[in-house]
Amino acid sequence: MVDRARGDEQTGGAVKERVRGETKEPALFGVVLLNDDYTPMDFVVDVLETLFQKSPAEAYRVMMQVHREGRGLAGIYPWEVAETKVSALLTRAQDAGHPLQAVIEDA
Ligand code: TYC
Repeated sequence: MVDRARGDEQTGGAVKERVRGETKEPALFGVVLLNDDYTPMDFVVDVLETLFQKSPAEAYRVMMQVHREGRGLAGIYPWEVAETKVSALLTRAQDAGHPLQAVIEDA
């Protein structure tokens, strides 16, 4: 039975303190869109706006970067969020019959 009033006695009064700089940031991952010759530009812009919360201008900029350079960063997220975004993107692309692909990379 834990006696909370004797908490310091149970640990001998020892308390592990965090030293500045010792805390770990959660790992972050980039969702990177890949170019292809078939997915319509408008579809990519729509995905960037609705799934990655880009403004219309930023969505167009990222889409054109992917179109011209082969790849472009859609967003940076914790692992599970990145996975969920890619999964939703692939489902939407497949449902629409487009070959759009994305990969997750260390940020
Ligand atoms: N290259 C495609 C086209 O000319 C457009 C496109 C942009 C496709 C970005 C995929 O991730 C992509 N229709």
